[in-house]
Amino acid sequence: MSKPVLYSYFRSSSAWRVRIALAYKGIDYEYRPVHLVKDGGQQNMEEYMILNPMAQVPTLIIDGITLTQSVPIIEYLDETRPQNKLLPEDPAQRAKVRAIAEMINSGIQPLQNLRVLNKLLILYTYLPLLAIEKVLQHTAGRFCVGDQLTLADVCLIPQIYGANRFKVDMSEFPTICKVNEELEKMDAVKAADAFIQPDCPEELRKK
Ligand SMILES: N[C@@H](CCC(=O)N[C@@H](CS)C(=O)NCC(=O)O)C(=O)O
Repeated sequence: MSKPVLYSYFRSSSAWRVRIALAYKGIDYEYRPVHLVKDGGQQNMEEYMILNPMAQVPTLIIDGITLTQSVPIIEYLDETRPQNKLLPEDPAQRAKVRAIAEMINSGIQPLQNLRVLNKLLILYTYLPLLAIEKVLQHTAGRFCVGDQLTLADVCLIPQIYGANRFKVDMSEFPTICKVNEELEKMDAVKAADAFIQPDCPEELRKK
């Protein structure tokens, strides 16, 4: 029988679970990385989606079969490789173990998934910025509304940092960018910069 193959991404929590189970059971395997961001996400490539129609990692090829979904994968490993059991024999204990696993598997992890985060980014960052851009096209002077600094500018500055942090393409918002350039010249804005504050970690600090 050939070596099992694990399709994985280093920081995928679901693939991580399977890596732990494989290691715990002493199962040697070939690691095939699937970069979830590069090339628009290698998990979305046709060749990979034949293996995993959900376009997610992990996928494990073992015993001549292709398995997806980390929890069923681990249960399969536990049933076929009984060394170092991960599910207790006792049904009550087993139910408790499964309940905790499920709290993580369906209660937390799906919300941290890349595709969900990307959608939230569109919903909560991109679309509002688009709306603000349209408003500013009518209201902006040097700043958001006319030529005086206002509450609107005070709120805008940290949000632009947030958008940049999440790599939103700001070139789509030329008015916001123009206002931002003006804002960055203001002493009050410079003094409030996150990266010069006393609690900013040294490695992120503006020199
Ligand atoms: N329920 C699945 C979840 C798998 C999953 O969400 N994988 C994430 C990485 S942790 C993924 O491949 N995301 C790719 C994407 O969102 O495009 C499992 O346990 O295997």
